[in-house]
Amino acid sequence: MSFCDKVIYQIYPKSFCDSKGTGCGDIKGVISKLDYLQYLGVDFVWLTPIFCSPQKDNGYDVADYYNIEPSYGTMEDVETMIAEADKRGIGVMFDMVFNHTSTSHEWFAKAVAGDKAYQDYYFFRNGDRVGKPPTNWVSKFGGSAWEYEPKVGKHYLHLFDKTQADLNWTNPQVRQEMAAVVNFWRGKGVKGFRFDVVNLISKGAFESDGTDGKRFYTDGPRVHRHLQELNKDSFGQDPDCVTVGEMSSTTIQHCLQYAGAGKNELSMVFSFHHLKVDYKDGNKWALKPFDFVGLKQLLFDWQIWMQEGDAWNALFWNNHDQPRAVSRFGNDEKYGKQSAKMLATVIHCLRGTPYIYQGEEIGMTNACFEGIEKYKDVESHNAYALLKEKGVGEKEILRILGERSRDNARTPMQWDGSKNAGFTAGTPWIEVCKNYKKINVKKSKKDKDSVLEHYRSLIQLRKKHKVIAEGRFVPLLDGHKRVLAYLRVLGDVSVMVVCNFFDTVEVCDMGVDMAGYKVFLSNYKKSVVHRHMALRPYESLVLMKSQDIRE
Ligand code: TEU
Repeated sequence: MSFCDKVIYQIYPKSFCDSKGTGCGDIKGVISKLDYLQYLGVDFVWLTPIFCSPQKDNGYDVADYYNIEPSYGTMEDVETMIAEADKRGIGVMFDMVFNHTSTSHEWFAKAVAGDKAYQDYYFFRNGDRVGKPPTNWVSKFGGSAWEYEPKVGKHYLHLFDKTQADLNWTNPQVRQEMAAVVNFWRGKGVKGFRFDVVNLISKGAFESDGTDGKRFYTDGPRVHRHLQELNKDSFGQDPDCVTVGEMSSTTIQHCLQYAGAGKNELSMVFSFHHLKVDYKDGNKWALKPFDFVGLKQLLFDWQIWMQEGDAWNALFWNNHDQPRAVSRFGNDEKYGKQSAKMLATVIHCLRGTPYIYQGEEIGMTNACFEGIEKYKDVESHNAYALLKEKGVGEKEILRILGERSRDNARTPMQWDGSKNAGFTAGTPWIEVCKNYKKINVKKSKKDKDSVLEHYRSLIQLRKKHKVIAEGRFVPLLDGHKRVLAYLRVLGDVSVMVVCNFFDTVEVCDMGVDMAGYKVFLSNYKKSVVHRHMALRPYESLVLMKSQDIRE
């Protein structure tokens, strides 16, 4: 199966829709919104983890891969959700967190109780010297990546929170367990899988270096072998199963293998380099305005190299770990609508499979909480403590979190203008963003000019026009410092996409013959097609040229 004309919608169930008034979203809530997702036009929904979990990292700390976290509902609810989604032509994708388990998982409990076989499911190691961790590796959530476990008398590895212990994939038992989990959910009718930080599963040498140790476990020595095996033993048995790997600090070279046609690993990959262009000196917690030229270069490099290598990209600006793109790369005040539509246009016309993160399709913005008590995310709290330790003032820390915290993406979905944005009848687990009366689904549905309508048009464009699904990517205006433009070409049809990333009028010489190009989609009224264009603030144009243009 080819995924080139498909669009995937990501649901963060905790913040999507609460059917019971508990303040947390649930599966029944998701079921109640399937008509909306069908109206939007998406093909798959990916749900972030709903398995039993102590929720230290909102479900990315799995305690039981075979059962549903009771606050989300029951196995029966999940079966209903899959069946109801299927009736609407929507496949359900699950999120497999296989790099680590929660320390509340029974495997970890058995390991701590002294069972050697289960100790080998994880990485228990002796300290370097008394009281010192085995290596200097740094956890992605701050601090050492090792935690001393007194009952075992050793340290265990956790690349994320200390309640997320890394699994030992060199142990064949572990690999069999993982394949069995995938097969169990395939049996329930799950049509696709996202694999969390899957390029970190193969650890190299346990050595220290002058940095944070990333190079020893990122795209590690046996990672491709492990993925090929998992593919063969589980999802690869069904050619229609969609898989996407989340790749942390990866390289294009590795992704050609992870997501290459005929490589028997995964259907596609998420990479994150384009979402670090506003990190000062590579540090997420240091602010700088985004580097547009760098962003464009990265997007184009990945397009070209993946195309040349016959590999497939997942396309995205947003997810549950990223601040809202409209607040980050657009302008969520004066040009909220225009810039949200422009960003959508960039992604949805590229070569790859577009992902929409809940709320993005209505132009939801960052939360901008005023106090640390409003933040719920473990990473944000760790960052707060580390910045405090470094002597950064409270106001500055809150400014940084306001721009960078993952909670910016985790505020409740804004369904309507009623109390709590129609998300819950109770008290939401995390505060609703203040602009919900202005930005919500109900209002967007009534407005022909809404961001939502623009997303619907983009999704349809991909389905109707093969050139967007399958065409060749050709970069345009390479040297332009404010405008991003490209062509997609298939046979005699070509689509030109031109996007202004700034709040100023930008002039560009397209450098190609514009005869025959017609406007297919724009975020302004009365767009003019000309070789020398003056693009209005955040203006985006999709132009198409063909012998035979059909709307
Ligand atoms: O994310 C992996 C990941 O790399 C991010 O957490 C990233 O390190 C972080 O946002 C840095 O700012 C995945 C999940 O998407 C995330 O929600 C989990 O917390 C993480 O894995 C651990 O399972």
